[in-house]
Parts: sequence; structure tokens; C-alpha cells
Amino acid sequence: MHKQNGNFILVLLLSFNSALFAQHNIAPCDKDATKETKVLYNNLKRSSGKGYLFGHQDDLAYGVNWRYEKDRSDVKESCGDYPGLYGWDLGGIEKDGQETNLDSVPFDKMREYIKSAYKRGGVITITWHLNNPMTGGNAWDNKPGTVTSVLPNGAKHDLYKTWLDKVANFILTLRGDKNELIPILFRPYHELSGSWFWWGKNNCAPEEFKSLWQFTKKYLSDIKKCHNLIYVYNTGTEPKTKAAYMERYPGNDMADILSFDTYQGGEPSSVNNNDYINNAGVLLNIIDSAAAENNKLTAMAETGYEAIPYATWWTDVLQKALNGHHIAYVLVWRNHGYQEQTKRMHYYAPYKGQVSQNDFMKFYNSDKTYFEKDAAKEKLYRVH
Ligand code: BMA
Repeated sequence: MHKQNGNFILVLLLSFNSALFAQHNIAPCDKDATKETKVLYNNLKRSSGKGYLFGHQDDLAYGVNWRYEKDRSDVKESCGDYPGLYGWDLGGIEKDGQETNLDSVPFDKMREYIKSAYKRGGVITITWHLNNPMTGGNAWDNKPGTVTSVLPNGAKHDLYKTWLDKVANFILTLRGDKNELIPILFRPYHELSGSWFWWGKNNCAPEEFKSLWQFTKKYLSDIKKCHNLIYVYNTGTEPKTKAAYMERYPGNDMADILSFDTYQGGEPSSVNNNDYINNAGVLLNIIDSAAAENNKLTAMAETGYEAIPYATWWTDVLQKALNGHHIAYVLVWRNHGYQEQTKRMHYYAPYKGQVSQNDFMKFYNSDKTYFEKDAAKEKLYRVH
């Protein structure tokens, strides 16, 4: 009798558990993902049917005319709300004793920003512009052979593991009030179809790239127990077919979101906005189809038009490009302000008074965009 009761309870528990996740029938590739991570992934599947989170890189750290001022955000000052998604970069964390990332954001502050955004119901995504472990140069030091050197048996494999230890140490400090790990959309080895980073297309063979990814994912999940990561596979705009897009895909047990990065460039007087829309359209169609086949989600992981010189870029270009697709999120890059190195203004979200602010308000008010208040209403970390 006692045993039967136990069985009955077990069956009940099992059916409750499957009912929990059956609704949208999608599970992150990390089989041991935390409850919050599984729930977020399912909820992103649900929300992506209706609209997309709007994200901004380094949003809480600095803006065009300010640095490290509590609660400030150029996005908030432009539309009255924080972004629904926050992007951060761990580049530099691999170095011993390094306290700031490659764009001078202190890791201690980054952790606090991540915790505060999570508390308000926002979502977090992290990239890693890691240095070149073979040459000691930066991520753009694209010497072929670097990937080989970090794979098992490679000369830099042990060093690479110490770098992953540092990443894991940081990831494991990202916790909510109940000490639960904060789910992170983790996008390592991004823009893999270009060749400007050492892990890029011309610098390693497809199988080497896959091994790099597979080793990294397994080390972080199985050895370091970072069970709060949702893995984002990311190319540039180079692939023109699904086969080219998937050439370096590490497998369905290794990735959760299929994404690409695309930027608009050129002077506004000569630029044809349809080029951006058409090029993005090619990639959006590819990822829609690949995601449907592999039961994954999609995203436009980085985009923007530097210094947004076109006043209605948000609704005339970006929104038109995204129309009819079901991405989970779109993120625009960081608001650095004036960049000495390039002698240009370097920002991708408007700030108060910026020429595209009114149009950004329209974009904000659209049913399709989730900024933070909408993200909070969606209760992305709760079971529905
Ligand atoms: C680039 C620029 C650089 C920055 C890098 C990593 O696109 O914004 O200034 O260092 O991203 O964030």
C-alpha cells in the first residue's frame, strides 16, 4: 500500500512536471538547466509568437553623455522605460586580476546591474570578446590555428580551461533573492561566419569550431555546473543559404537560439534602407526555417545604425525588417558616445533629444515590442 501510494505520487509529480513544459514543448539544450532557465526558455517561445524583447548593450552602465550614474539609461530617458533585455560582455574576465571588461565596465558593477534588471523582470544576455589565448592579442587577433591550440591536446588547452573557470565563477555569482541562478542568454563565439575574430570562418575548420563550442558548453554545464545558460548560436550576414548558416552549428544538444548580427552602414544621403531590410530578410527567413526544423528560437542578436542619422529608422527600417517574423529579441549595440579612436559618435539607441527619439517612442508603443514594463507583465520567470 505504502509503495503504491509512492508510485501514485510519483506519477502525479511526473505528469505535473511534463504539463509544466508541455505547453510550448521546448526545453533548453542543457538537460540539467535550472527551473528558472527552463521556464524562461519556454516563456520566450510563447512571447516570441506575439512580439520581441528590445535589448540594449551596456544600457545601465553609461550613455552618450554620462558614465555610471545610478538608475540612468539612455533608453529610459528616450521612451520612459528600460529595455526588456540587457546585453553585457565578459571580454577581459579571462585575464588574471582584471576588474573591468574591454569597454571599461567593472565586473562588480555589471553583476549589480544584472541583478537589478532581473529583479524588475528584465532578461540578460552575455557575449564574450575573449582575448586570443595563443598570441595574447585581443579577440580581433585572428591568427589561424588559435582554435586548434585551445582544443583538447592543444598547447593552450589548459590555459583555456582556466579562462572558462573565470567565466563560470562570475556566472555563478549571478543570483536572485532566493539564491537562484539568474538565467542568461549566453552568446559565445559570435559572428562566427565572419573572419575578424580568431574563431571566425577563415581561421578554423567547421569541425574545429564545433569542437570548440562543444567543449565549452560541456565544460560550463557538466564541470562548472553553470545550469543557467541558454546558448545562442550567432553568425553575421554572410550566410545566404540555410546550409551555409548551419555549416558550423554544433548540434541541437548544444544550442537553443539561432541568431545573426546585422548593421546598417553608410551615409544617410546615399544609403538605401531597402538594402538593410532585404539583407536582414534573407537571414530572418533562414533562421525561421532552421528554427522550425530544429525546434529552437530565433533572435536578431545585434543590430543598429551608428548614431541613428535617420529620424524614422525604428519604424521605417528596423520594424519593417522584422515584420512577419517571430524572433524572441532584437538588441542594439552600446551607447559609447564620442569615440576618440574612430573620431565618430558611437551609439545605437537614442538618448533624450536625439533625432530619432519621436520615432523610437512609436516603436516603443508598438504592440510588437517588449520593453521592461511589458517584459515584467509577461512574467517571463514564472510558469504559465
Ligand atoms: C564594437 C565596438 C567596440 C567595442 C566592441 C566590444 O562593436 O563597440 O568599441 O570594444 O564592440 O564591445
